[in-house]
Amino acid sequence: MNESLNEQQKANVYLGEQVNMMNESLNEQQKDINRLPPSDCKALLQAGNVESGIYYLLKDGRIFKVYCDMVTSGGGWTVFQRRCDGTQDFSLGWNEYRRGFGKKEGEFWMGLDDLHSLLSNGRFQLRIDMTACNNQSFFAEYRSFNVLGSSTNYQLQIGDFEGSPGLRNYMKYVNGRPFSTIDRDNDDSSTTNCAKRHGAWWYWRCGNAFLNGGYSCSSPNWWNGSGFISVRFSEMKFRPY
Ligand SMILES: [Ca+2]
Repeated sequence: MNESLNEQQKANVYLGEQVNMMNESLNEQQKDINRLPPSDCKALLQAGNVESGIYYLLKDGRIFKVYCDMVTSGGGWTVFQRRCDGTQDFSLGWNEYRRGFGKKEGEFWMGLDDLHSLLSNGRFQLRIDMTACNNQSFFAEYRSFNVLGSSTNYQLQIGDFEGSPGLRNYMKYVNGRPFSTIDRDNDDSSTTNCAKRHGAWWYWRCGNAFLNGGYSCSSPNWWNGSGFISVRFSEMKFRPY
């Protein structure tokens, strides 16, 4: 009788150990699930990542290396364009603008395919930060933002505008327009390719706001009503709302 009880106790201890091991294994797995990267910088910020820098996002089974701005206007922005020192050539063709180029820590363009993927299945807002050559800073925000897929030539969709005093909403004219590059004229001007004049951008006519043109304090970037602002710094970014 005693022997059989001992055997039973041993078996119970063994089972208990098995259950503990299974729980530990499940806990580890749960931690791994929690470690999976989120699909945008705002979720990373909400998870306690308060420093701007390089992060990895996961969306639709793909990993994206991105730069997150965790500071500006509440943070949580995924940056898709930056000009800051003129070291990266932005006078590039359709395939480069589709795939993306440059270094995420410095000057870069994310690439229209990745931008379209990260903007799919959600509601996003657009923010553009600029510092003019006279050191004045401006911002433009659009309440909604989307870039459609390659079959539309990456048509831009933007909503209501809010910006720095004096900065006019000149991107409204390119709402619904496809993207153009030096080697792909999708603009509405029959006499010229606006991208050759002002850089790769969404164009209707050649317009009043464009941030991928020549990097120089004599290059126009944004018309402010009395003259063009030339910028020495620009960042374009989005976050969900
Ligand atoms: Ca044209």
